[in-house]
Parts: sequence; C-alpha cells; structure tokens
Amino acid sequence: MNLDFLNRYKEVVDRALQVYFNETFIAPRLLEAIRYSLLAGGKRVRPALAFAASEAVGGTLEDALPPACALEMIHTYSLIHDDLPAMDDDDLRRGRLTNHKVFGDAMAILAGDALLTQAFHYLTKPDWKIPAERKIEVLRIIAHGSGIDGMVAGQVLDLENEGKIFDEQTLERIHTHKTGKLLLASVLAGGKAGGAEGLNFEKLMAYGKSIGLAFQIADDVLDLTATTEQLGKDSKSDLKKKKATYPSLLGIEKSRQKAKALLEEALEAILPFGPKGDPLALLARYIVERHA
Ligand code: GRG
Repeated sequence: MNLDFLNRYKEVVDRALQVYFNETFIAPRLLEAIRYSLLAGGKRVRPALAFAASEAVGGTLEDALPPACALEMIHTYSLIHDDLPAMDDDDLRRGRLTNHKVFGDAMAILAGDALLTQAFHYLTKPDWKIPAERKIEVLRIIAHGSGIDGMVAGQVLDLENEGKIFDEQTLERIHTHKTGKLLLASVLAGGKAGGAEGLNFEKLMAYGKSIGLAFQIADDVLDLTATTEQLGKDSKSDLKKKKATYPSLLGIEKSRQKAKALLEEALEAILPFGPKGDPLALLARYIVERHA
C-alpha cells in the first residue's frame, strides 16, 4: 500500500507538535515526560483522519491543523494513563518503555492531565483562521468524543468487563466508545474545520462510525497475530488480561470479515466526495489492512 499521503500528514503534525512543546513551558521534567510519549512516533491516524476529512469537503490542511494536533495530544494522554499500573499496567508503548516506567506514576498522570488540558488551549490559538462558530463546533465534537460519553466511558466499560463473559452487543458498545468515539471525533472535527455541513457531515459521520469500530477489530486481531517488535507494545496482552475482544468472541477469521464489511460501508459512505475523498478511502484501507 502506498503510504505517501499518510507520511505527508504525519510530517505536518509532527513538526507542529515538535515546535509547540518547547522550553517556553516552565516545568522542564513535565515537558520532557510529554515529549517522550508525544514525539515517540505513533502512526498519527487521528490527525490523518482530520486532515483527510477536511480535504474531502474542500477545506485545507491548515484548517484542520489545530484539531489534528489536539486529537494527538488527547490520544497520547489516553495511552499514558491506560498504561499506568492502576489501568493496564503495561511496560512498552510506541517501541519504548511506558511513560510511568521512566518518569514515575505521578509524573505520568500529570503529563496526561497536561496533554488533555493543553489540547483545548491549543484549539483557542488566535492564528487559526476559520469562523468562530465552526471553532466552537470543533471543540464540542472533540470534548464529546473524549469525555464522559466518549473514550473515558469506553475505558470504564472495558475495565468493568475484564474477565467476564460478554456478548457481541456489549463488546461493540465497549469498542465504539473506547476507540471509536475519538476516531469518529477526528473525522468530524477535521470535516467541520474544513467547512462540512448537512449531508457532507452526515456522510463523514457514517464513515467515521464504521472505521472507528473497524480500527479496534483490526487492533484486536493484530494483538494476536503481530509481534511485539511490529506493534511497539506487548503482543497477546489482551489474551493475558482476559480482555473482551472480537477474536475471543468470534474467532480471528470472522473478526477479519467483520472489519472488511465495515471497510466496505465506510467506502460507500464517502463515494459522493469523488476524488477529494481518496485520502479518506486510503486511510480506511490502511486502518483495516495494516500490519502494526
Ligand atoms: C481518564 C484516567 C483516565 C484514563 C483514560 C480513556 C483511556 C484512559 C484510555 C482509552 C484509550 C485506549 C488505550 C484505547 C485503545 C485504543 C487503541 C487501539 C490505541 C492505540 O492507538 P494507535 O494504534 O496507537 O493509533 P499509536 O501509538 O500508533 O498512536
């Protein structure tokens, strides 16, 4: 798969984050902890979705840059907190030791807190040149996707169901919130920043819901089929923690089929965008067919 477009998006967001988190912040160790996890080379799927959604509706990369950076900050906070001993207690993330293993639990909690808060501060940047009403909508979308009815709710459902017998409906509820809501928010925030309204916004919603769930199903399968080196985090960790996953419920093959069916739904939803929707289509394929 040609990933040039993804690398182009990655470069833009990496540069912006690199420049933003600099020595002007007053607590050097906090800055170090933040940079350690944020600039450790994640796939940058959420920023890429925001950029691609903006382009699909005729917006620019510049329009979607603040939400792209804010989403990556929020995503990184969730990974740092998810890895803590009180949550998943993991040692490896993005190919290196987890944040708390290097900086201690207290600093890891604070680095996550600072990233979440700073994401919203970043969205008030005066040089973000889109209409003020659109900015408010973007803020609402991102807050909703990350908060009490979004990613955090999903994490709680996930923790509550560890080790339990669950059905497909419960599993879908966990996945659509824990992972799906922030991915959906990435598509909608980028689209809204680029000027999406009405039917265009609805198409993005359908696309975002499908790829949000497909991403986590692919992630569940990769947890079983990829190596620790490929993933940059411990493989088979869901199995060890008796986590609710699609492969544990449906098996690997049926899980793959479900992810493919969701991919088809996502591709169909964005047909009306024509060639402007190509980056979204490529991203959907990447999300389902990736090897890490
Ligand atoms: C509120 C205390 C508190 C903690 C929040 C909400 C939360 C902790 C964690 C949930 C987030 C989580 C770990 C979801 C799993 C989603 C997932 C597959 C993450 C990995 O995302 P990738 O593959 O990672 O995009 P990279 O490293 O490439 O960015």
